[in-house]
Amino acid sequence: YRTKMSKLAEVSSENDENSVSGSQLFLPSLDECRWSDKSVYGGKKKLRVWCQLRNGQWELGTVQSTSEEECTIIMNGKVVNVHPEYLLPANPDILVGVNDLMQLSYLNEPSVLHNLQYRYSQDMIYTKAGPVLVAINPFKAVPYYGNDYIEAYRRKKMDDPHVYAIADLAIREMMRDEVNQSIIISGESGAGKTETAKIAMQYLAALGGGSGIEYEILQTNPILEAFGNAKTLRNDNSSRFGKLIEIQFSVTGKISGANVQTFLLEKSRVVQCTEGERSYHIFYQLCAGAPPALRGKLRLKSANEYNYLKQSTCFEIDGVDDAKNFCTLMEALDIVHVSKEDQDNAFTMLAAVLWLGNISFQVIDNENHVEVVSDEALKNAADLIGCSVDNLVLALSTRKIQAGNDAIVQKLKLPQATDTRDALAKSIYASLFDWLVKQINKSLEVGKRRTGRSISILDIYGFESFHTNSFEQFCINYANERLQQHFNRHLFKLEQEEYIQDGIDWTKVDFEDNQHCLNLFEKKPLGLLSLLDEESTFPNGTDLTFANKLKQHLSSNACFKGERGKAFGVAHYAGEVLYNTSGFLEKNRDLLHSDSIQLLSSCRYKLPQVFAANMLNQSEKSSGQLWRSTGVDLQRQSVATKFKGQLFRLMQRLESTTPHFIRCIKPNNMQLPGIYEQGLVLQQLKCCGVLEVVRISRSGYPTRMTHQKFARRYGFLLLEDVASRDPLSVSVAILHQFNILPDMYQVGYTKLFFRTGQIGVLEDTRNRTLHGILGVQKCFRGHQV
Ligand code: AD9
Ligand code: MG
Repeated sequence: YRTKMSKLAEVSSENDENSVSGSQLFLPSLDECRWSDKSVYGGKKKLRVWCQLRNGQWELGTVQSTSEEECTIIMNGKVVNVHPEYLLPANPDILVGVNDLMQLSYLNEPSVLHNLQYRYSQDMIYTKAGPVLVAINPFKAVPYYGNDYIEAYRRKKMDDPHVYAIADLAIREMMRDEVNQSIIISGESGAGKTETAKIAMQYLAALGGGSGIEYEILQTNPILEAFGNAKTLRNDNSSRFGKLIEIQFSVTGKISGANVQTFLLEKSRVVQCTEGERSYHIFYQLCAGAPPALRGKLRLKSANEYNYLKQSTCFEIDGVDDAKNFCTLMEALDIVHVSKEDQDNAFTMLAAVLWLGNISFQVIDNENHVEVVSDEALKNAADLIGCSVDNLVLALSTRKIQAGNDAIVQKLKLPQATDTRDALAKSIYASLFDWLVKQINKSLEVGKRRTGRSISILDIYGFESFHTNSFEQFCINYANERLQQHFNRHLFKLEQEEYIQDGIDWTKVDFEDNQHCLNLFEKKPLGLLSLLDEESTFPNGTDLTFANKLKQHLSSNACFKGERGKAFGVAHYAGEVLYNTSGFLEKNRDLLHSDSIQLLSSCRYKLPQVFAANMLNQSEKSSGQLWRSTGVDLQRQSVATKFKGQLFRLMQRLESTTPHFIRCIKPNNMQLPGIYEQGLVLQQLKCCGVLEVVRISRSGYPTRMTHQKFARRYGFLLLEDVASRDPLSVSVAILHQFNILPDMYQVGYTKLFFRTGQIGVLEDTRNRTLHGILGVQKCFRGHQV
């Protein structure tokens, strides 16, 4: 990059007022610089080109004259001279705004960016990139949703790229192939994944609806968002967990049930919150919207009186009515059959968490040992979780230690006591979340599962790279590496392997493989995850010893970068991220003292008991890496190991589906409509592999079908009698009859391969013919009557 920078094009000023000063131009080369291809561009006047300005923006220009060394172009009415090596060809006018990037003649970055930008300016937020749908967040209501649009896509009256079109394709492929489908949505925080997932669900519900269960499925959204979403600096409604919802269909294509799986809820938000952000929506909804009787029972105050919530001065979100949303939530809970009693129990736990946060400690000696302050908060918290004040005091300020056969009671110091309190609050909240998901699943459950007729929608946190990156980003980015590999495998690797296996003419295209980075995370015993677990089991391990250990063992790995102090860098597929190891060990251990669990299990109420039972159960079931740290701390699987297991199972599930990918793009960081920042968009397009996909798809054959299937599906369209012929020759006859150009397909040993769009032509003919036949039959029956 630097060498390219140093080759800054000499821009000679034409000495007229039209010229641009040389300092405004810098022209790094990009991958697809074809200027040197003289047969195409050389010496052509009036050719449209992209020229990059010093600020990184691209400007359209028109070539006036060219030579080996210099190219004179007109840009914005000004004449400039630029080194031709650094210009990129622009697409002809006629291609501006095409709805599939694959149709562009030139696929260089400015052309792709401009095409998307042009569409975005016309509110066309969806664009195809070969098989992938690119969705750019409009940050305003766009009029493309609802019944009329659903109907239009269902009847194929509309073929503009849309989430509906992807959902429609998933349904059709599921019914046709009897293979489970998945819609995998990715993108940065605030890019629109959750909204997109809801739009896809809306379409599936409309097409597969009838039994009423679709309505229940849609109602899971407000519930999960209330408990799992929060305002962050990046998104007012940021999901703090990953979600896979599997919607199951019957033989006739009707929705029969669903199942929700969640990943790694950000627990820390319950007890700490950055300025300008909020904790989970549900807390504010409860405080603002609980009806008087409930308020009294839970001894609720307003949000700004709770310590956990008032760490940030942000209590309200523009345009959001928390009280109203609480009503919506209660209705949704009714619809998914969470009983009023259970709802009350859940709200009680929320209030208990809030009151726990208000419990304070008083230092009683010069060793920093504490006593719990006996006040309203202590009493309310104890009442709400259903234990005695004394037991709560013991659990928060002392710890039982096993010394041989004797149990010794130790007083806690201030930081330990606060940690214990916060750990209890976090685990109550996380348990509540899991419990809720379980209730939802019970309500949506169907008897028989895995029928080959399901569509799973994955809405998982996108790649994150902040100023300071902690354990959460570490896990999130690891998940994204896995997903990226799945994406790569499907779109590049498997695709090309299939061409080669089936013996068609094909020149291999290289793609960026991220296996090295995954190895860095997963290798045993010397990978990031193993080393983290190892250090977490050492009672004396600290965030610094962990960082040093990584440096000691991983420095030779090309994806790893040792840094000074408590830090290390990872070269992710989407860019390098610097992690700060502060808090890594503690978050990975996620210890909850057995005293706290005992406290919960001895509570009068149902939910704390359920939570405690689950925690104990989990620790018994966990295998592999166990925690045997300080005696009474609960032994269980580390957070990272558990997450890795979840991810592996997720990947296995996804591998057995036909995937459909949606890449969400955030056009600006301000969450504002109408602003399209090229640099930001470009970086996301690169991160999620969109540019690569277009490149490979255009040169490949994304649609394929076995000879048998093809012959069976379209054979009846043939004018000649083919009953006795083999599938291959029937297939070839079909291709000929419909004049499919030889460039547009390849015949493999077992399959036919088509360029994008080709199969659509055949499908249309097939549908028209079928409707014709059905129409005739109807007519005929009419006569008989
Ligand atoms: V995060 O990783 O959970 O922080 P998401 O899920 O990618 O993030 P989300 O779907 O929550 O982003 O979208 C952010 C906001 O963008 C929404 O709250 C809407 O205000 C806005 N948005 C997103 N998609 C659309 C859309 N299709 N139409 C209108 C949209 N607004
Ligand atoms: Mg989201």
